[in-house]
Amino acid sequence: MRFYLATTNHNKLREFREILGDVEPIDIDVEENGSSFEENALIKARAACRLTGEPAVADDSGLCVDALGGEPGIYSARYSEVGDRKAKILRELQGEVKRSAKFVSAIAAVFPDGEEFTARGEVRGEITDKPYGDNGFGYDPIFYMPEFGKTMAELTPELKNAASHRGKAIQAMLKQLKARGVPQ
Ligand code: ITT
Repeated sequence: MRFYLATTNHNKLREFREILGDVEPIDIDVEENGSSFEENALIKARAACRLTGEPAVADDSGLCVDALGGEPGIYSARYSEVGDRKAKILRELQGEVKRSAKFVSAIAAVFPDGEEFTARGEVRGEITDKPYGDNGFGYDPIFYMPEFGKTMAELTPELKNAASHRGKAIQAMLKQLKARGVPQ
């Protein structure tokens, strides 16, 4: 089935398309004032469904750094100015030995009949000492994945999609759609 994806982030859109194929972006202006990834994903997907009258999905995602008490978390897109976000994390972690972190993606699916659900994907890794790699986007260059011996920005798009928080959340969403008998 074809979905509207409520996002202004073209990298997210690209990754959804690489995995799902036919996804139509919709630019919605809505305040993400929820207190969890799931709440913010629902806010975006509900707004898109209301606007289009069609099924809509949205992803809310971010990086949670253990030594920073889970920050930036749901504030990952607003953590610092564009261009300084990775550097800010590296500054905050200077001299810190505990470098564990996770990427989280929550996807909400909302249907015109009022049905809605969320699906979550997570992946654990380590924050590097400096950025490595040019693929991906956002915090990918500072997120080291021990199972690959590489940062997420050093993975091919295929590998990132197979292993990432977003890839896992999309697979979990597809499973729920199938269980609900929604044609795919
Ligand atoms: P929309 O809300 O319009 O979809 P956004 O970029 O504002 O786009 P979020 O509010 O979900 O999206 O913020 C997620 C931020 O977390 C994103 O801007 C990146 O900085 C970071 N992020 C999420 N997924 C990531 C990934 O796969 N790789 C690297 N950074 C990621």
